[in-house]
Amino acid sequence: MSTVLHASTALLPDGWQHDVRITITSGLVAHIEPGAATAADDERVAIAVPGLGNLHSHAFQRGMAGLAECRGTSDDSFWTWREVMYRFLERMGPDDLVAIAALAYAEMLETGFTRVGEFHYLHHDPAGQTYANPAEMSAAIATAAHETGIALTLLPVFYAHGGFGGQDSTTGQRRFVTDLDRFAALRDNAAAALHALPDAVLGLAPHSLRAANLGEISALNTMAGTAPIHIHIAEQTREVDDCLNWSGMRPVEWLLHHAPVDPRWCLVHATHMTDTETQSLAKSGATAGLCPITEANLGDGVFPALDFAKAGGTWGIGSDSNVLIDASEELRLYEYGQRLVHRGRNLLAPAPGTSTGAALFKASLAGGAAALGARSGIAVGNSADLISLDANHPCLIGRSGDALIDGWLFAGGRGVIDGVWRHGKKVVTAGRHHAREALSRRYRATLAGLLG
Ligand code: NGQ
Ligand code: ZN
Repeated sequence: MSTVLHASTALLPDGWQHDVRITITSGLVAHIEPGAATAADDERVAIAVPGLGNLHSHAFQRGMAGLAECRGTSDDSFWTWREVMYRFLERMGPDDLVAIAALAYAEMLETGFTRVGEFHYLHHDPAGQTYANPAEMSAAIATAAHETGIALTLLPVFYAHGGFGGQDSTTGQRRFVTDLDRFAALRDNAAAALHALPDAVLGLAPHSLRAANLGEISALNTMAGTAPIHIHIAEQTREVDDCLNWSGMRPVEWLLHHAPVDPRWCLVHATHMTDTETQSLAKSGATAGLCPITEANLGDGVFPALDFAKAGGTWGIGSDSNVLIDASEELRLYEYGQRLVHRGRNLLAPAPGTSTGAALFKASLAGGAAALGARSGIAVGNSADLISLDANHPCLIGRSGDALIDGWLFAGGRGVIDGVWRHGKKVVTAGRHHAREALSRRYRATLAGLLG
């Protein structure tokens, strides 16, 4: 059984085409024919573009979105936010995680993310005991992905220490901590939990240079084989200072020096880098994983996006804390950060006459796929993961080609998204995920329990 979408215009890997018939068989793009008439059973869409990868999510944090925006008694910072976050997850069980993650994933699909990289470290029960199935919470993430249809790259997180130099972990971290043997078992069980998903990818993630030491990072690098390896790095200036005090090197410098960083790797944040680090990271072929909304929310700093682009670096976007879920806002803020720093405009467009929106979209599409171990773009053999934009939205009227992407990312935002197909199945219509009502109901009950 095949379904066919007919797009008046579609963004294909080699550019915009008109009257494109996209035949989908078993969830995959089987055939693409530009310049084709519609057939009677075709589903007609106006503007089709590929779905994006969200390369960094902590789904459970969606449940505390907006709850850490009230000033505390000492100077608020990333580190005080982290204490609020640790408290929020004190009672969360597997069913709570399914409920919160599923609504977050439905929201991601509604804004154009068709794959999520879940950087998952909430492994153990509230007392810090391993569940009977050590991957119980990973299975909850897989269930949420299954319920919503989003593609999943699961990144079970290795977390062993509370700070640089093997410091003891704290009580707030008891649900995360493992050693290499327990982690290997957890990851094997997580692999089993992914079987029901059509195109899941299993990677892994040392949480940060604070939580994993050199020997552990080397072992994890081997354990990953060809799969994606993600790590948080150089997000806060205090983290850079602590790393310098501990090792005499800055975090990105330390990692590039000690680990075989290559295209399998995704360095999340990499906010604070010297020019040399920026150049070296770009050359390594690793992806820089940027989460502009969360980085702004947590007061991290601004990633040197312009210099990294000039150096030919690969990058993609993530929604991280999920304080607000919107692919267009992530990309817009990525460009706006550079405008505010450099006091210019259209800084990430590569050449005169080119669209900033299209440059942001295409770069993050490629980087997201690379970091998540998936393929991207509307192309034969790829999963049919696509978005249709509403041609009647005021911000798209009279636009064509790349100007449609500019209208979406800079002006209309998520309201421009009409339909979303994931693995060939329509999961969003008129901007709403098909299961949103039921997912919202369950989410409300869950939050009432957790916050009550
Ligand atoms: C996390 N989040 O693991 O959720 C982290 C905070 C930490 C971000 N870095 C905790 N945005 O880094 O220790
Ligand atoms: Zn993170």
